[in-house]
Amino acid sequence: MLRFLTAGESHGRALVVILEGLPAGLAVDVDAITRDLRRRQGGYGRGRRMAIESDRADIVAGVRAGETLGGPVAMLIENRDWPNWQYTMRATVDAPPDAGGARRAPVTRPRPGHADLAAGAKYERDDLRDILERASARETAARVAAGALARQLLARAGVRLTSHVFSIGALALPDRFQVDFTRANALPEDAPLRVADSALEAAMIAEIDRARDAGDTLGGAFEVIATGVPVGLGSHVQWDRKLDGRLAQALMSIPAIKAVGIGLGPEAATRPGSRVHDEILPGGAARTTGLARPTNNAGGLEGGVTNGEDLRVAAYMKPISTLMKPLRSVDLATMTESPAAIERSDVCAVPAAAVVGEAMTSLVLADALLERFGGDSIAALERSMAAADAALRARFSSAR
Ligand code: EPS
Repeated sequence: MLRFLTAGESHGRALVVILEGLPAGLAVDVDAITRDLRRRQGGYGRGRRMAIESDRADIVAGVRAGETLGGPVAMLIENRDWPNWQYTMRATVDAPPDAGGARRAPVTRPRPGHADLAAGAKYERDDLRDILERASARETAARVAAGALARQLLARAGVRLTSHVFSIGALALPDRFQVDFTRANALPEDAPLRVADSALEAAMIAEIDRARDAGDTLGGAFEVIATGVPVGLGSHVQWDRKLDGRLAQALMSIPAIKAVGIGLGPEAATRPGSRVHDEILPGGAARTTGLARPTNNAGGLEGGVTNGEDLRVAAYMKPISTLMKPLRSVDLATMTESPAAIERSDVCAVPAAAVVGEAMTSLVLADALLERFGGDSIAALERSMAAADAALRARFSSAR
């Protein structure tokens, strides 16, 4: 229903995203897109590139007088670093006479953990820059712009999303379930790591500093929480319609994400069923089925279908693969052992990945929302949602 494609290299002229499937008549808040782009650029542990960029999405199609038209929305995010890379990243065979930037040597020493080696072999590129430019997490800025529009659609349906970071390296919140939507959403946008415990956050910052001093990098984990999610998004009937599977794919596609957990996640495998499954009791929130769930270990999803509880999806990020104290590698130009290439990079980008996680979750939820309720226009979507809500209330308000 809702699909998007991105284009762009990390040091090319711009990133481009086309998002198709938004209903007509959605009021577009451009400042909210910019806010999400700025949030993605933040977080303690990012490198010098973020001082150069100041991301802003320019809407070039699909929106007229502040409202979507129902056609594809195209957005462009310029790379401010481009003038420094014009010579290296030019599209033409010959460089324009005034092309700016250094004359850079080809990248031939693949970084362990990066796409450099495997994709270089697959695409038969001798200069690994041809790989790393597209594999770079810079591309996620385009996803965040698309996700910001999906989030605006979700807001019309009463769905709100937030996130929090719950681990950096070996340091973790003892119980991330203590952090509910309200608490995560109240974390200041400019908090260094957006961790719900300031003493722990200070210790994590010290860990990041230690990693930087050692020429190393650190990973961590974050959780996206969505509230107000309607009952019945996704489906149990076919493998590719299960919403947990769709969320896992979307989140795993974020660079460096190595695992995704729904609700309790991997911990569910360690407990007996009686301490995993959320009991069902009469007399709950009227917004949902009207039944109460005293716990939410399922993270809002049962059988691949949303159950009306808050959606909780965690994602686990490996440390960034560019190390200032490089690991051993091979120079593919000479086929001799040589330290991996050093590219300017970040020490830790978990808080930024959390913002990307919100964007990807928004895109999956908005897709599932449109699938369930349809809607070529916002008005049609709202009519359909109101009818579904009335049917749900009627069914669960009394015995049959
Ligand atoms: C990245 C390396 C760094 C990061 C970049 C991702 O960029 P540069 O090589 O220009 O210093 O800052 O992230 C972004 C540019 C971004 O917008 O997130 C990498 O190698 O993946």
